[in-house]
Amino acid sequence: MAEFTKDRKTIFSGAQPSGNLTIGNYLGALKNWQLLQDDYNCIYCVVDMHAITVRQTPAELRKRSLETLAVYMACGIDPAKVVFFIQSHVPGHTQLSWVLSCSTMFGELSRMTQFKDKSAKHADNINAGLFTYPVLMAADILLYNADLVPVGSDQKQHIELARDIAQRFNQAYSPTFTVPEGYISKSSARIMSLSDPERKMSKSDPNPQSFVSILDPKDEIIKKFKRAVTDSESIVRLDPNRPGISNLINIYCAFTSKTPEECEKEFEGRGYGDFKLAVGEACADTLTKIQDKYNTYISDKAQLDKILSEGAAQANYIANKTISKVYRKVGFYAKPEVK
Ligand code: ATP
Ligand code: LTN
Repeated sequence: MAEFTKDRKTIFSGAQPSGNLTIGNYLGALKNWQLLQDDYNCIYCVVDMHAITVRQTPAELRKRSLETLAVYMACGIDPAKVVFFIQSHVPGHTQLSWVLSCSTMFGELSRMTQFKDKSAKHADNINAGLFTYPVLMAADILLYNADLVPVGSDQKQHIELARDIAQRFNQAYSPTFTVPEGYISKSSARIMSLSDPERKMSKSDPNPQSFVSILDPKDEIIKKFKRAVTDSESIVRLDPNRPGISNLINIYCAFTSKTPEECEKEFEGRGYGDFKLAVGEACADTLTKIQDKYNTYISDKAQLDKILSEGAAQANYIANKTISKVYRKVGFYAKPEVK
């Protein structure tokens, strides 16, 4: 069980169990979660309540929530160091979300690009939850007074909003929340789709060729990179006008810890075929190690349940303290304890 100390800053982050986690999730978020676990009090959540803003199959959502935890652990995030839990196990998230929604403007939510993108993708289900999604995300973060939030760059706008909400609440009701900061790594902050390199790689993309899942088998990984959309040139060089090859260079560098210059030199005079195979192999090298660990963790449900139960208890303890404070500050009459 993770033990938190007062001299460390707090980190909160989460991923939706809306599909199998991809190398975008890994390079943009999970890799940093792992790197930060020794120096911060870390709270990592499976945000199942966020996932239902898009229609899910209930049995799959249930199964994937546990699988997501096993993937977190397989990526080297250690339950002895961090708190893991499932969002719906801590009622404080929705309690705080309601209060914060009364300090969030309709206009602010209307400007969120994720809302616009997802509304376009799911035109038949533009529900209120999709619209207020960023308020629940702000509640996730502010509930634990997180200092730092490691995410991919697609979440930058949501973090900015969480900061604005925190500042607005603090001003209206006296200092209550820590104003959080995003932690976004430079090169892998936005891994792009393999089939359309102008778009972000996303685990819920209906086209499985567009993403590599952390749990994809090696031959599938190699095939996906082979088919990745590039351009008609054959020079391996970072170039903002050639997003396909630039994306593959970023992925290669992230998995091999090489710099783009080293990569360009290594593949000088060699075609895209050679390079794509090398990217696939570098990626598969890391992922097969993760998959071995995943298989061990997922086969021990009792252990995963124990981690979730302890994590929920720890998260609820912190969350309840924040909720009591917030309810008092906004003027809710305290529930009488009459015997
Ligand atoms: P969905 O497809 O269901 O919207 P998603 O794949 O975008 O999901 P989330 O669960 O919403 O993933 O995100 C978990 C974390 O992974 C977030 O910090 C997010 O910024 C990061 N992330 C997601 N996709 C990418 C990507 N392509 N590149 C870098 N980081 C990413
Ligand atoms: N909104 C994020 C997932 C998410 C999250 C959070 C990330 C929900 N709550 C709190 C960091 C902190 C996403 O869509 N990628």
